[in-house]
This record gives sequence, C-alpha cells and structure tokens, in this order.
Amino acid sequence: MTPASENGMSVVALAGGVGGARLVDGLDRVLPPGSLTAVVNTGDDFEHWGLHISPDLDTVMYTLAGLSPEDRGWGIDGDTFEVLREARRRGVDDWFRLGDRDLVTHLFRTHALALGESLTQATAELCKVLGVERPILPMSDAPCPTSILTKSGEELAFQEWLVKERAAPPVSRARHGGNGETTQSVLDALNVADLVVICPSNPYVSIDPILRLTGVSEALGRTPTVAVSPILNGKAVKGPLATMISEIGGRPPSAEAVAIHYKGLLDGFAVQHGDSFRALYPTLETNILIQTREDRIRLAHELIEFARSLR
Ligand code: FO1
Repeated sequence: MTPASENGMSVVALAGGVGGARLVDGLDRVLPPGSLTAVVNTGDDFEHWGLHISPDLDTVMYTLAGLSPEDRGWGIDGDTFEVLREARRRGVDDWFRLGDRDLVTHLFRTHALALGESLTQATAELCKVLGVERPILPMSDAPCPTSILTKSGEELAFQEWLVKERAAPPVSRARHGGNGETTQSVLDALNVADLVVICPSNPYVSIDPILRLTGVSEALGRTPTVAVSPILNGKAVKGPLATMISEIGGRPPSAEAVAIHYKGLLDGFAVQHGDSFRALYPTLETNILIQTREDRIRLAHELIEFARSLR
C-alpha cells in the first residue's frame, strides 16, 4: 500500500469546531502540499467587544499551527487572560473567554476587515503569519450568522446559546442567516476535488451552514464524499450534539442519525467500532476518537485508503 501521502489526490475538508479541526490536522499531515483545502464554518462568527470573532476559523488555524490546547481544543495553549480579568473588573462582558494572545488574532482580523479586506484575505494573512501553509477558506465572505431557536420561542445568537447559556436552552432548530453565497475560492477548490471529507463536526451548526451555500451540495453530488461520524456509541465527543440530535432530529443520537441527516450526500461513512448500520453505501468501522496527533494521522490515512476503495 503506497502511503496516501505520495499519491496526488486533492481533498476538500468541510469543518467546524474542535472535532473538525483535529481531522483537518491529520489530513494536513498525510497529504502532500497543495492537495488539501479546508472549508470552514463561519456561522459561529459574531461581534464581541467590537471585534469580529471567527471561532471555527481560529480553531482550525491554531490547530494546524500547533497552538491549540490538546484538551480544550480552542484558543491558544498556555494563553493568559489579563485583559479578560481587567474587563471583568470594569464590568465589561466577560462571558466569552478571550485570551491575551488570542486577542491579537481578533484585532488583526477586525482591522483587516475595516481596511476593506475580505474574510478570505484576512484569514490567509493570519495563516501566513502563523506558518500555516494549507489554505483555510471561510465558507463565505458574507455574514452567515447561525442562530438557535429555542423551544421557549427565543432566538439566540449561536455563541450566546453555546457559551453564555452553556447550551442549556432546549433547541427547536438552528436558523442559518445570510445571503447563501459561498466564495469563488471555495467553488474552485470543490471543482478540482477528488474527494470531499465531511469532518466530525456538528452537522446542524457546523456543516449545514456550509452545505446550504449555493453550489456546495451540487459540488458534493459530483464528487466522492465521505463523512466521519461526530457521534460515538450514542455520545458526542464534545459539545451539545447528542442532545441536538434528539431535540432537532427527533431520534436517539447515533451515527445512523447523522447519516440520515446527510441523506443522499454520502458515498461512504466512517463510524466508531460497533456503530455501523445498514447503509446504502460502504461504512468504515474504526476508532474515530482522535485526541492525539497519532490518532489523527492514523484516521486520515484510513480515510484516504477508504475513499480510494470507493472508486
Ligand atoms: N467555548 C466555550 O465554551 N467558552 C468560551 O469562553 C470560549 C471562548 C472562545 C474564544 C475563542 C475561540 O476561537 C473559541 C472559543 N470557544 C469557547 C469555543 C467556541 O465557542 C466553540 O468551539 C465553537 O464555536 C464550536 O464550534
């Protein structure tokens, strides 16, 4: 078996938060330069302290730069929080924990956007400065805010629901705002892709915002597409996904429930040992828990080989 890293295969990975970033990191390490593009959710983006915050773009960027804390997954490992402490002392909103080093990213991005740069340009500059060579593309340069409609009839901005309210208010559905436009860079990457990988991110709030953009699902229809389940043995590795599946999807959380959600888009699905189910397409049963770098590299190799077997 020739290691995947030697064969030219252009891969587009659709990713959201921490789980997505970890698989992108694994693919980044096994694929040769120029053969991986990450298309990242910006539905979590919001303005806070007058700054444009892009949590998922930053989580993928920091992970590829080797700056992310292994456990928490977001922000910068070892970051300090002096600014946050001072903000708290002065009664400034402190529910979203912005680290001192992390703040430089938000200042840089907000300034670039104020100078008229696109989110794609600003992200490319941030990646360059942090030594991240792989293209990390925002799914859109236009605002596409995700909000959560709660069962009590409230509409909360995504980060307010997830972080400020600790994902406690029961969800009736996620609402995706914006004009539905992706970027030409995303469409160009999809048009030359030999494979699309839907990373183990939350389908409702990290992947759906990407899939609903004009031209994206059509591109997946033309390209072999494999997904990695974000649910293992009925539980989410991180975050509120399991509850969202039962609240939004109306079914018990399982890899199969996720596959049903992606109806028709998949040509293959990677699940945790014991989670396979009768599907119309091949499923890869393996260990999809990817906390360590070795796990990420192993899963990335397995995925590439699995995708090759689908041809
Ligand atoms: N998640 C939290 O649960 N609490 C936080 O205070 C928090 C701060 C934060 C700062 C920067 C950043 O890039 C991410 C941050 N996150 C925080 C994670 C973020 O809310 C989620 O990981 C993603 O939005 C999930 O897709």
